[in-house]
Amino acid sequence: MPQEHQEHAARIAEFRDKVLYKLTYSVGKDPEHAFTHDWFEAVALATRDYLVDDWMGNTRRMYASGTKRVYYLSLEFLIGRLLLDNLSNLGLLEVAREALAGLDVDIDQIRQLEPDAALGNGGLGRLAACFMESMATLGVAAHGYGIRYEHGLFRQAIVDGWQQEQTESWLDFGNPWEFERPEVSYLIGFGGSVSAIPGEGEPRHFWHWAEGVRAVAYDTPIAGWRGNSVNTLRLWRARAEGELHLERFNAGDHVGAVEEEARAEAISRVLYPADSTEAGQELRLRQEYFFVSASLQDLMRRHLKQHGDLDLLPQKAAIQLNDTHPAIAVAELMRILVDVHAVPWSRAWQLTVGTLAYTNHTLLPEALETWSAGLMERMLPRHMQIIYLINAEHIDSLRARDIHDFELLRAVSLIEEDQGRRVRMGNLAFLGSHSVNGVSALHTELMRKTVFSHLHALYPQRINSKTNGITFRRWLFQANPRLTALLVEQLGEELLDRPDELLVNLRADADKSALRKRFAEQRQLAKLSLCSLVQDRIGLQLDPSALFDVQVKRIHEYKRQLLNLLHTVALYQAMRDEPTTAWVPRVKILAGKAAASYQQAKLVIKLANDIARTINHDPTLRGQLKVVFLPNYNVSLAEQIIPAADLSEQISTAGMEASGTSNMKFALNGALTIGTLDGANVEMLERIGDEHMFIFGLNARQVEMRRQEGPVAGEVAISASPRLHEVLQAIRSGVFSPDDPARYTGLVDSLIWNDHFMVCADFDAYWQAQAEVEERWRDPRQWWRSALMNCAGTGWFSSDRTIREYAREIWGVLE
Ligand code: 26V
Repeated sequence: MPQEHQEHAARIAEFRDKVLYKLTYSVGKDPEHAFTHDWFEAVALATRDYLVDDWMGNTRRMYASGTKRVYYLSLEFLIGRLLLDNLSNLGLLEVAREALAGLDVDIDQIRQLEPDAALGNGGLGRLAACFMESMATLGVAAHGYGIRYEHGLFRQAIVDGWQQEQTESWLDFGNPWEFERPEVSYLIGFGGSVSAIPGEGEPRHFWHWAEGVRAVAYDTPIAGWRGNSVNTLRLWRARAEGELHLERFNAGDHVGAVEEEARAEAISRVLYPADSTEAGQELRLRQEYFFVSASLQDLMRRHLKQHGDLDLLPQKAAIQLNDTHPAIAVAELMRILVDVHAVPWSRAWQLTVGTLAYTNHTLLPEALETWSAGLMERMLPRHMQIIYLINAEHIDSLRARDIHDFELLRAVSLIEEDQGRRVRMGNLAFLGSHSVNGVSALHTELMRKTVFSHLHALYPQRINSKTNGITFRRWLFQANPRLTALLVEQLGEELLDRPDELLVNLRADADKSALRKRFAEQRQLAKLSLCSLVQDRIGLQLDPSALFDVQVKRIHEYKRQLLNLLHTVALYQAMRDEPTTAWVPRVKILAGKAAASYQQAKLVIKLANDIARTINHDPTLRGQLKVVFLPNYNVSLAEQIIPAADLSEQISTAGMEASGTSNMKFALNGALTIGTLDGANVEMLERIGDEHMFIFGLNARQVEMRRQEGPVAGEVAISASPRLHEVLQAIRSGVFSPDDPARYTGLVDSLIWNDHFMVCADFDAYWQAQAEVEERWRDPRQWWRSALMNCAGTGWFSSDRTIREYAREIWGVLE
């Protein structure tokens, strides 16, 4: 046997032995009696052992070299499953597959049993997960910090077409990837009062907090590609500090005895399930402070242990704030430096600003966090003092620069005085950071012009742009192994290591008909898999040769699922009007969750399901149009849907989607995009080429101009478009809701009176762009050429590129 084969065989034997060992001694099962889930656990634990060796080596190297560390603070990490990620990044996937086959276990079956770690709402959380993987791949010494929610994002059930939220209990069977670290824990204070003791220089402040909650660390190793390096995701769990009140318990007060415990542990109980509407809840602020304080205490301890010098903080630590959710870090770092370590205020401010950086992910006013000063004073009295002091110095420094413009001073203040006093977390994060970045070129430009225009004028160097990216390991190699194999065959093995550089070489091959054919074939197989998934989940049979037109993302008015549904109805009506025409067969696929309190979004889900029921049962269409709403969209479902998509819907109202990241995932897998000039679509267009994308509608400037004229009545567009008129008429009159004909009158009327999201305004342009999609689809040569060009043009959107930019331009950690 050649040596290579021998080695491979030895690795298989080793993997098998490790799995059997774990099954016996960790899971406590005999192979004869093991359930599939027991096998999953044994495989995960065995895989984790491989990770640990690299992890420890990595940790030792980091300490020895004294390299600068990056700390990514995020309330969300939308990781999904880890088994395939870890096996694949460690180069063990084939070894594991064969080893398990030898034990009569199908790896593709057991990997489905892993629950998704859904510790995030959507794009912002998934970006954090892609970044963790890229940082490990690039060898950036990074730590992710967040909360170990007991319940991740809710599970979505669709009952009679309506969304119902169910709790997600991802930890029911334990979590084989994490290490509990009871010895790594910190006390987090809440409430109480502050006393000031005059000293020689500045007075010392002591915070006598009233309530202490313990944060306990749980570590998950995150492996980079080829096991290059393994970083740590450290998530905090809240535990009560005090003991059970036994005397109360014995006296029969069973609930009262555990009240304190329940209050403390509520902090890490559940992820906030809203992705934009104001949380406004005390618990949310407790979550934010809890994880920020634990993370800062932890990193300060590490820094002092390793470097022993607080002055070195900006040279040795970069802290990235993922949105304003961790913005209280500005005040907490000041508190730790000034109150705990007696660093003079102005020096502490230099260190804080030098260490912190902030990423903004949305311009939506309702998502910009503010906290009532009263609540803050009660919960974090010392932080509130610090914030007032930062604000006073900030305003003074402006007056010193002879800036007295009242409007400007009001806009840049940390305190909003209009509706009761509130602390503006965006302004706090901006002032306390040396870098403030947007997540696409357009979004960054709009940050400069809108939310942060005044602060930008004062600090013109601070705002910079870092266009988002996605990890190709998960979104191409793992999600689409067939396409990956084809690309490797075409571009060489090196593609696996440098896809961001090499994908572009595919352009030269776009005219090769054999390649186009094979590209189409692998898509067909992916579509067949999706067809069987749809059949299993909702019992609907699809035509795999139809055009799969996909929109999957959180349900939000600005993302305009409604526009997509109006087009669906328009197509339906056109098909019914001309039943004998040879239409392009199409399947509209939608999925996504609505925030539980977002009524309008939930109504859109119901509308999608109502339209689906009507259309899917209409025999006159001869199956040429089907509508699918797949319940419970999550990372794992995305991995199955995206490779099967022909058309990617990225149709947000221009100016409102900060970046989008599914747009990149679809294009990477060869789908064509229909979309607006919004977020990263703009940059995709530059790289993919406008002849391979279908761009339509108003641009951000036009949207802004129309809105400035006052409420935009949809009526104008409706009376100019008989097609739109007919669509709205049908929906309004109950064609899709015969059981409750008035269900959508409010929805339609609101479009007529105030089309804030430009659904009517963009409808005709969208219809036209969809007609061009069909024309392209009818010409397979052109379609598959465009598909190849999409894949080829997406290399730049690798999160490796994004992380390199953060590393060089914000953190100062890579050459
Ligand atoms: C805001 C809030 C506000 C209060 C309650 C809970 C909560 C949770 C999340 C958020 C942040 C929403 C911002 C967000 O998710 N932005 C998305 O970030 C993606 C990554 O940068 C980007 O691709 C999307 O365009 C952007 O919408």
